[in-house]
Amino acid sequence: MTQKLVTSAPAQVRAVSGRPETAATLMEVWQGLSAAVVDTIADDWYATEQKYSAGRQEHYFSAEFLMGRALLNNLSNLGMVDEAREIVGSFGVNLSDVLEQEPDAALGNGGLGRLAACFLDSCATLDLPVNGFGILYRYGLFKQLFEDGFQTEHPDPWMEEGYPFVIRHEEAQRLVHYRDMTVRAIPYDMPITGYGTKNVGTLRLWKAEPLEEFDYDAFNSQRFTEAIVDRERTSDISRVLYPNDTTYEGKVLRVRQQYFFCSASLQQIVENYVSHHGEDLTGFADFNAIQLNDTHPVLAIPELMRILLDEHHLGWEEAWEVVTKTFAYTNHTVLAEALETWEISIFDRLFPRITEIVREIDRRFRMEMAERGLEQDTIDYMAPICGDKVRMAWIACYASYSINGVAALHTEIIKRETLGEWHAIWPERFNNKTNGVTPRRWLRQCNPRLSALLDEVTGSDAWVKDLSVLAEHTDSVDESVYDRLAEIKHANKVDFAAWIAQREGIEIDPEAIFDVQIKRLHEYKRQLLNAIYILDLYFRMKQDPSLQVPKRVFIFGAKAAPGYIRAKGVIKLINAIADLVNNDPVVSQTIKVVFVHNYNVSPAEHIIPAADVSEQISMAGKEASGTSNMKFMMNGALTLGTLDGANVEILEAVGDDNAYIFGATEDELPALRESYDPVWHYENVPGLKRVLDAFTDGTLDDNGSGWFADLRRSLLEASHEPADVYYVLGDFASYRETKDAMAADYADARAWQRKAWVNITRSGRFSSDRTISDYAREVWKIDPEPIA
Ligand code: F55
Repeated sequence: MTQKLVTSAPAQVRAVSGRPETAATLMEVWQGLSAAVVDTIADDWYATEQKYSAGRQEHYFSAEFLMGRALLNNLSNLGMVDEAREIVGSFGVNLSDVLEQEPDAALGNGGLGRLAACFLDSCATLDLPVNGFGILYRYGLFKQLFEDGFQTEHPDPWMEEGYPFVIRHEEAQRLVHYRDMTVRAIPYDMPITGYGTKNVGTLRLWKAEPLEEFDYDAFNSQRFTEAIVDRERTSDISRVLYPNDTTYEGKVLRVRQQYFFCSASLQQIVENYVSHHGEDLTGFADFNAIQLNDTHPVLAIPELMRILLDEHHLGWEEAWEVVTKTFAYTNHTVLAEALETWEISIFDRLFPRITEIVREIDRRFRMEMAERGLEQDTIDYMAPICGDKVRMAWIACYASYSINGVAALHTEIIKRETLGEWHAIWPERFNNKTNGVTPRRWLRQCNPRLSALLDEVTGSDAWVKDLSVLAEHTDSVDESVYDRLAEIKHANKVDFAAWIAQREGIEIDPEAIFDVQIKRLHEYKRQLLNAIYILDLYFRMKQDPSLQVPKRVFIFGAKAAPGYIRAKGVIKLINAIADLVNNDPVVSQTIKVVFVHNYNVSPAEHIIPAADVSEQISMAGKEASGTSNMKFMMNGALTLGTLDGANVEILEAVGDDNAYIFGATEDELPALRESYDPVWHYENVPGLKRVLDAFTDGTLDDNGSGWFADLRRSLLEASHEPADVYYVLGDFASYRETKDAMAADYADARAWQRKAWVNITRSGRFSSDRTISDYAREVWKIDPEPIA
């Protein structure tokens, strides 16, 4: 296998560049080396597909897979990094420069999409018969630039220059029918390598193409432009990823996208079943489970009904029996505005047969519930169709044999509230699957220094496949390990400072505490709370120049949905605070603020290994799980957080002494909110008035947009919405106290290192290998199927 890369890589570089490998550009070397990697795994990939297609499989349906870069991931899983370094060295280039050529495959918005990517890595590593199904978006999540501190969005045509890690399979195309058009779905397969295994999984991404190159009639009858326009309407379907990470938009194109990949994937899965097990589809669920990543693929439910009823002639009861044994649904949010509902008129327009089936599901649901003796109000609330709206989450709950939340607290909340009525009827369907992240990308690859230490301390690289082994070393290490840990973090911070200087043009001091909040920008995540703290600290320092303040760099990375003005206001605010702080000759000696533009998977790989403090400060009860909290923990950053999402379980794993928890809890909030008066806090909590007034008194400049005044109003004035919905001012005092204390604690370097070590070694349960093993055993009922 290894010899293969040595011969394949130069040949591939020559083939893509048409030049001697020593004369190729860095991009051409990336292309050629990537193609060579695919070459080395082709036999195993094929063997894995053959093996999986014959037995029981799980299919992971997701509208998003936030894969990031592939080359280093594959080299590192295959144990070929050193060899690749040597090979490209012989061409006269550096491996790290080659790796930097690769665009991120940003086919996702945030945590939900990245979770899908981590899951695929774990499934491959565990030899589990799982494939991913999604959409090959031509444009990934927008590229973010800052202009005068304002976010601007730009297209991300990520594979325009060629992308060797997806293989087009012309022969496996399917047709997807809409009322107004029929399109070809062409699969593009991405190999998913695992760590230390020959198995190679598949992510199948569908691209929409016109049925015929041209409508020749139209073309020949002088309607050339119409013919082209019509052709483009088809390609529109897989053109762009919708950039909303919370509120869905009832856009026709989005429904088309959802149906497109569900239909194409199901056709393939059903055909595969028939080819192995014959025409009798009643046994379908014995060989297939489908996990729905949120409600985005829920159209797969009526679509499978359609295939079973219309194409395989099962009766309704028979078909429903199959469907309800096939689907499992993961919920990722408690925010009401995120639960997808579609106007039934859209369904009518796009796929009348699906509408019919949904109506029949609705009719039977109502009958079944009436028989159970449910009140009419309850039935109306839970029914798949309400007035002119179709409620995707309700269809998912009705048709799925498993319904899960993504952290213990989140699962309790959906059982009690979001999906409470469903839990009352079918408690046995509900289960928790606390999220995890892959230790390959999020530790092994992004933090080679810490990886080497873990190899040494544990005596092997076994931790990469079983992160829980680290727990044996929490206490039993000698002091030198803490020194090593400190050196490693420092070296990572030096690297990061160089990266930031180059990327953002800001000098930062590696001796400072690196305090990081990276995640999508949303009010419930409360980047605003962090910003208010920084501005307050600035004023405290201005007021008392002798104040002893630990040196700190506050680092942000966040994209706002393009239409989410208030979120964009927070970005502008943080950039304005950064200007104020970084340009103050005195204050900037002690604190700095850096907003990393275009935050994405690969920037995260630079940021996380260098972090000291992990900001996880959402209002309790709102963040379903969070996953960056886990990545930080693995890399030895300490959590500063609320008791929300998976923070609760992180705290449980590390103990009170090794995390910094503040703020109101989820069960306290309802009572607190009753009597909550943000204006009282503004007037009485030290610092708040000064900060909020600075939003509008000329201290900070919003370039006349009025956005800072809106932010201030959102916290203080209950006009058309209640003031400070996310309890920013309510939690401020507690946040400030805890964050100040944490920064002071950093001075005791040895104590800090001990806490960091506890975090690293107790992160085992946040490996996505653990999560996936739980899904495989409890939900999917599948076993490992190694090809060798
Ligand atoms: C994307 C599109 C739509 Cl229409 C709605 C939501 C999203 C999205 O990106 N959601 C998302 O990322 N949710 C997050 O999922 C993570 C994985 O489970 C959780 O950790 C996180 O708490 C949750 O917000």
